[in-house]
Amino acid sequence: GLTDQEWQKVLDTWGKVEPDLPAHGQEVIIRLFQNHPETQDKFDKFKNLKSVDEMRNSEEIKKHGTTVLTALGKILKQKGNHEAELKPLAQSHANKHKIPVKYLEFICEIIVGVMAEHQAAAFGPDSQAAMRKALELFRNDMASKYKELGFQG
Ligand code: HKL
Ligand code: NA
Repeated sequence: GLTDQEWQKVLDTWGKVEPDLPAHGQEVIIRLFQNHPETQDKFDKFKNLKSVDEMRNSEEIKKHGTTVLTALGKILKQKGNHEAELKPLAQSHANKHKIPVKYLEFICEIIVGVMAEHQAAAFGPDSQAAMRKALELFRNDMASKYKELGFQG
């Protein structure tokens, strides 16, 4: 787990992201699709978007990115006691969307990268390390749930 200090850093930085969630969310989804095109195929509604310009102009991408980061923020605020939030998310991502753990790794790495660019001042090495730890905990707990559900993600 994380220390109180580490959670403090995670939530302080997240507080800087929150006022601008749509911009961060849009960037995360676009970068995910650009760097890992196979992830785009998981979305019927985004499959047809070909260029970065099309992605930037898509209100749906912005909306989805905002929803994803909002969900992630709710989880981070549980400081590890996130069973109630994680369970339904693991169920839908395993059974319905069929999202491998590898893709969760991709998005977590991209979230850190986007935060580092947009929030450089608030996101020093200690905060980055703490955020990585929090996202690793999230991923590990998702992976455990996947296993319980029999999803070989
Ligand atoms: N999704 C998340 C979070 C993540 C940071 C990791 C998260 C938080 N999702 O049709 C839907 C699809 C969703 C959702 C609705 C879909 C396809 C999909 N998601 C794919 C992915 C991928 C693969 C590209 C990755 C890496 C990923 C990661 C949160 Fe994800 N997602 C949703 C959500 C929420 C906003 C919704 C599901 C709501 C839900 O499950 O309610 C029980
Ligand atoms: Na909780």
